[in-house]
Amino acid sequence: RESQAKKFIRQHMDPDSYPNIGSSYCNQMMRRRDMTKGRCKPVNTFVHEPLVDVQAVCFQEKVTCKDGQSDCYQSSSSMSITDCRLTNGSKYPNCAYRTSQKKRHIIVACNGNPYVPVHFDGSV
Ligand code: UM3
Repeated sequence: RESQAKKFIRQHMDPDSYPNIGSSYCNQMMRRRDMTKGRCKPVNTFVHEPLVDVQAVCFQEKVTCKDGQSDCYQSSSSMSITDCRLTNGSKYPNCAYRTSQKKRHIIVACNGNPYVPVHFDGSV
């Protein structure tokens, strides 16, 4: 079965598309990365930075995760990201997303050995 680390990469890493991101980016990528199977995943962020730079966030500033319990880490640099948000009228299996490009500090949860990102908590 897919590891948590591989799942993070599938769901959240896209180092190569930037800056060529159009309005249909999320509609295509959410489907291509298998987040529209069984249901439309409501919110998902793609990070357009090298994997090593995103993995390094696990050793940057420790912050509290949204769940209030686990340890999360906030990137010291702002990163190029794209937020995908399901549109209001969208009905499965036709998952329609709004694509928003941003430069933000990302917050990830890390786990395992090697200690790598396993969950995207948000951006600030
Ligand atoms: N999520 C993002 N970006 C945000 C906020 C939430 O991708 O700015 C995703 C991450 C979680 C999911 O999935 O929403 C529920 O919080 P994940 O744990 O598989 O990364």
